[in-house]
Amino acid sequence: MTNTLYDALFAQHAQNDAPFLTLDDGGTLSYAAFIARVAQIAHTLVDAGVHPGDRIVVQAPKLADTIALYGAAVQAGAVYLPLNTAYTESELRYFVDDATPKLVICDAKDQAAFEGLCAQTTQVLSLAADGSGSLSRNADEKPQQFETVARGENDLAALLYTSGTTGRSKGAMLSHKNLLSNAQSLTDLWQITKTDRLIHALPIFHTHGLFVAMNTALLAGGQVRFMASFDAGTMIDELPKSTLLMGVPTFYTRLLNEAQLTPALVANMRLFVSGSAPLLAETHTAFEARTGHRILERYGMTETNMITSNPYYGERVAGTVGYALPGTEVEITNNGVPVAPGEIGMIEVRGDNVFQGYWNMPEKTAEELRDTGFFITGDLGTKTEDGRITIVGRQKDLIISGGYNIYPKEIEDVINDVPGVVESAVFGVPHPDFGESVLAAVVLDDRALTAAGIAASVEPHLARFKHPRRYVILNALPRNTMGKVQKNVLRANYSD
Ligand code: MCA
Ligand code: AMP
Repeated sequence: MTNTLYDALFAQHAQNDAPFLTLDDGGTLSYAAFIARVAQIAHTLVDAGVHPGDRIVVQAPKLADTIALYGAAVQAGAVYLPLNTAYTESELRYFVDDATPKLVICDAKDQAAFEGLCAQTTQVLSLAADGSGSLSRNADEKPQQFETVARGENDLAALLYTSGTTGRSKGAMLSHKNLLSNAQSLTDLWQITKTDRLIHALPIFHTHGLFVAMNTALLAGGQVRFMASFDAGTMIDELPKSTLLMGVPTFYTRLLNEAQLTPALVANMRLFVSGSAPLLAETHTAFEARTGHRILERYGMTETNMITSNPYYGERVAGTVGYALPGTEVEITNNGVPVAPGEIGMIEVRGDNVFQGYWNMPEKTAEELRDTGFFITGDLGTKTEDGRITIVGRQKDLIISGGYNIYPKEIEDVINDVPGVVESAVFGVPHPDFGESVLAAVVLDDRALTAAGIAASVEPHLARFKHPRRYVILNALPRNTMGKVQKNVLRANYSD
């Protein structure tokens, strides 16, 4: 049986005794042991009634078994749907209703809550750090080999939700080919091999930590230092033993705060990659001054995987995101028509990396994915004569905080539902640690309502990272002559 993604990333390691994951407790899992675990979990999925094409929703801690679950979903031909562990019950309800999963895997502490959310036809199993979750216990009893389910290039491997400017999250359908082609391009370009040791401190429910980092490591057969979450001190301890780091800009600004960050500490390191949010040129320069390493910045999206990268060998230019990846076309357009080099336009992208459309949203898909195969990113940029891309802004209203995307519309909808609120505008202001931070301007018709009162009503509905850090109460929102709220004015007024 052939299974595009499983064969390339997983099957090759069945007899590989090299180390794969090293965990926070020092324990190391070999590739061969990992593949045996993947098979055990694949049996558990099938026993739970999962058929090829069924969605598996996963909101679980960052454990070796969670990565094995990803492999198992691929091996069993299912569609892997990971969710941010910070999401609240009301956010989760939407994903479960929209994706209609056959199986949900959650943190053991959330089992009852998920059972309340899910339809009768959805089974709920759990994972826990001590191995006591029902998924792990079931898997312990299963055979260590599993007959891989056949899947072709265009079959779906994953469904990743990305918030929208309309406030409703959209499930980006990613095929086996989308994921594999991107892993191959990045592994080649960044020269990743089995001699690499990657420091993995990203969450594994987004493209960056799950696909960019894990798929390239699996493809190359490299070792992964699997940190449960980012911790600057642990990273300082790991850098001398490692060769590769993939992070969001906050990782780099935080590392720069550590006095131990010196050229000697990173002497063994080969490559530092940054993405998910703009890396300030000053961070790039400061990091080079402190370590001698020029951070390699790349650019991507959930819908497209990675799109561009600064070169491995050539010039890595601060403030730019480099060139289209091999096999990927990038055009800068005005209403779909390419503009001249140096002119600002919409970044559009086409290639094997580009998704199959939004789950159950054919109209949204048609709006953003052209018949020609070009995907309209919503990011604005320029391209030089030789193809180097710089992102200069976004047409979509989006805040990126510590690498997490926050869509103002989603938060405004929740604030506007609070009795006493007339209207609101959510906007981002510069933040030294997270890059941007969320603020809300609110107009009230109830004088008794306070900022604390609004926060108390809003917070149960939204993940913590989306909470406005400040509510500014105004008599009216600033508007232009067309009546459009001027978020740039709000940003300018409240940036300090
Ligand atoms: C945590 N908090 C945040 C964020 N993270 N607030 C705003 N923005 C954030 N990103 C809040 C917590 O709720 C908490 O609030 C307080 O900050 C401290 O929480 P803690 O857990 O200690 O924070 P941390 O562990 O230091 O996390 C910061 C982090 C993390 C390491 C930057 O957010 C992170 O790992 N970000 C990476 C996100 C990522 O992987 N993005 C890729 C998306 P309080 O104390 O007040 O309760 S994929 C993508 O964008 C595309 C495809 C691409 O190109 O890669
Ligand atoms: P997501 O919706 O999580 O897929 O995030 C994708 C968005 O993150 C892109 O559309 C960009 O706006 C932003 N992004 C990713 N990488 C970079 C980067 N290197 N520089 C600036 N923005 C980035």
